[in-house]
Amino acid sequence: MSKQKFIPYKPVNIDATESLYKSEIYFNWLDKRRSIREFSSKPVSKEVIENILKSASTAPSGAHKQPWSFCAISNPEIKGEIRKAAEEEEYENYHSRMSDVWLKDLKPFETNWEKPFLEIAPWLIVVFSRSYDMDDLGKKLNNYYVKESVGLACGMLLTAIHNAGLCALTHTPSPMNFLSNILNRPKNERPFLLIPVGYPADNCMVPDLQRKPLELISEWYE
Ligand code: IYR
Repeated sequence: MSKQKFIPYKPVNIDATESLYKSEIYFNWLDKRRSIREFSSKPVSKEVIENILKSASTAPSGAHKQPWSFCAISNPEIKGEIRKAAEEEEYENYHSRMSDVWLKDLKPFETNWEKPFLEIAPWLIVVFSRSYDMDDLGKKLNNYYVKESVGLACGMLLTAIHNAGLCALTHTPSPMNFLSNILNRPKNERPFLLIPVGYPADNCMVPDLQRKPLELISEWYE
């Protein structure tokens, strides 16, 4: 068994005052992130998307297996195919598969089965989780904590998108197998999230949501 090499960790040295300042600035900036459903077709360069994907792939993962693949799609025909397939599933969801309670919970968001943003946004990023990997001889290699790892990578992806001045929507048309077929993905990969990325449309509106205050999301044991 090969032995992992260790190297010195190079800390980002900041003092307590700067730490407090930076943590507050960061929260205020991150709090501005919103999911949007109205995108502009204004192009976004491939280089920006490359940096965003590299940022997402800095996420921690079980045994550092990095069990994710990101498909970045700007091709209009493929976006069209994805929109058509997503809308077919969503039509069924909204008309028969979703419960009345679910539909009621979604009412404030004014969503429906139509997904024009899948063609309008300049990029679609489809995140796949890899339940296992394959070596050169086709032997299965284990991955661990796959959902946790890919969830973390997606969180970092969304932050990187926000940092680049762009917006996203974490979209989960269900079921999502059509993405594996359209993108011709290998059988060890499962679609995890479909994320349109771009600039917001002029006059883009978002629901007036409030985030839970700290008291409701934390318990302290000091
Ligand atoms: N996937 C559907 C429905 C939907 C479900 C949830 I939970 C949302 O937060 C938003 C939408 C759609 O995208 O319309």
